[in-house]
Amino acid sequence: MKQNWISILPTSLMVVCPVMAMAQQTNKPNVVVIMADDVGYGDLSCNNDGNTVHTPNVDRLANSGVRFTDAHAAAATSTPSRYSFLTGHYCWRRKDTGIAPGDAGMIIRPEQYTVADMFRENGYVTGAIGKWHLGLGDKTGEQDWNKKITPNLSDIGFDYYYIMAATADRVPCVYIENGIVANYDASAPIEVSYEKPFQGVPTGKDNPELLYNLKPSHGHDQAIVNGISRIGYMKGGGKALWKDEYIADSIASHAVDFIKTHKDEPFFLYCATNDIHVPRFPNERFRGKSGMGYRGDAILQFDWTVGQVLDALDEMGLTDNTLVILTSDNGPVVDDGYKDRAVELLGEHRPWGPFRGSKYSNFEAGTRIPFVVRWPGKVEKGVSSALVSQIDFLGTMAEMLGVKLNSSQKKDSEGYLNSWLGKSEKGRDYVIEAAGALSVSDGKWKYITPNKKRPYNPNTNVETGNNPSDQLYNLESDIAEKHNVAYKHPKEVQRLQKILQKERNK
Ligand code: NG6
Ligand code: CA
Repeated sequence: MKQNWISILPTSLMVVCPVMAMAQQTNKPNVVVIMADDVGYGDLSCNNDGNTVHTPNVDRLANSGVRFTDAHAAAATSTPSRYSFLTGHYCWRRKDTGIAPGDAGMIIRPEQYTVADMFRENGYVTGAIGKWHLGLGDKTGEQDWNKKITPNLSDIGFDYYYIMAATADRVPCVYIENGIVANYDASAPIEVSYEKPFQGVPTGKDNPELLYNLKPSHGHDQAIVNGISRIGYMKGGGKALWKDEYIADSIASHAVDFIKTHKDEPFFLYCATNDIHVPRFPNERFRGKSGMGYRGDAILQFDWTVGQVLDALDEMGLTDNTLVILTSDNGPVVDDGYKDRAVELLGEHRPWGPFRGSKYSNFEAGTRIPFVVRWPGKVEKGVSSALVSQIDFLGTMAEMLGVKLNSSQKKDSEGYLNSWLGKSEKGRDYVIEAAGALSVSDGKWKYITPNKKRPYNPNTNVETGNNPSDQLYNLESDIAEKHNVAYKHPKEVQRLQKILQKERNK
């Protein structure tokens, strides 16, 4: 490789030469990730004809950036997907990256390298705001929520964080700001258990009359907070307890504050919305506005959050020097456990776009997610069909910063900067996705490994894509994965199996 002439100049020269410093600056844009929760490919108007849902702020981002049609998350649920996104390691290399309870210990351990570590080491201020779902503290179930919890996100690269420990449907229902419960209420000490209820504290199962905001359709019948029952038991919290109808406002305002506070230094912001995960209980401003009930209204609320972040960048004059990535952790689901009438009111809307399956599924909709990259002046605007994966976030940001990662740091993550900036239609040779099983796809052929798990979940109405036989789909001619052609193309099956084998042995 040719040596970049800038890199051989002494740094003292850069200090006295502002033009050169500027030139370097352009490789150090601010980076803002908007990580949606359970927003499907077809849930954004830029990804469909816009007749059923209208997301003008996302569209505004997409119109000035690159919108991808073949982008993938590493997994079809949140914890494993986000683990891979932030570390560049495939979640399936470890057994403990499944959907985490709210009292899980830190899944990314302090010694593991993260994309936040990389940004921090390279002079960025780093922040995480919103849904976390990757554990906190040392051991599962042993956190004292009334004290500072360690280890925490500052041990894996984040200078500032304001997070929900897990999801809105899991206790504890409080925000954690830099290790401490935000707005802590000493008169209501917090206790959390995923094993047994607290004596004298009502639960959704025993006290359904207390569920004045939302009732469960399946599961979610334990602790009651804000008239909604959840997963896990909880006691106390007092004024620190969140109100679901203000979660989006809280996340957006903290994200905007972070941007404004750090406008004069390079920053990396991981802004993970609670929308549109269950319980969907959007603010009054959005209720009834989509015509699709709370699920559709939560999409509008998500879009509003995007608008708040983009407006803050505009207002601070940061838009040109900020790379924004908008994506989702996994595919969509309609009934995910609450009676919010999402199924009844869906109408013609297709959250999964043209793909088969949904969240939790090995089929495409499980992991084929919305993906938009904007960096004004740096991206080739338009639509890209390059095969890209969130696993490459670390590697691609390293490439942008000119950082050389060692093989254990990046493990599965490679640099695809030209593809991510829309300059090359050539993406990855293949992507690997984890749901009930592992799949591998080269963009045309997709292979799903055989397994004996259930093919269908009647609660969520999800086709899981699990099957005891080999499955092979030709995505070019059969985007909806209707025809398993494994028996017709044994060579393709073997070729894809070999890729998986090679990756497993890495
Ligand atoms: C499931 C929950 C679902 C959701 C999911 C995780 C039940 C019945 N269902 O177990 O509601 O929370 O876990 O979603 O409890 S994720 O997007 O955070 O991965
Ligand atoms: Ca999710």
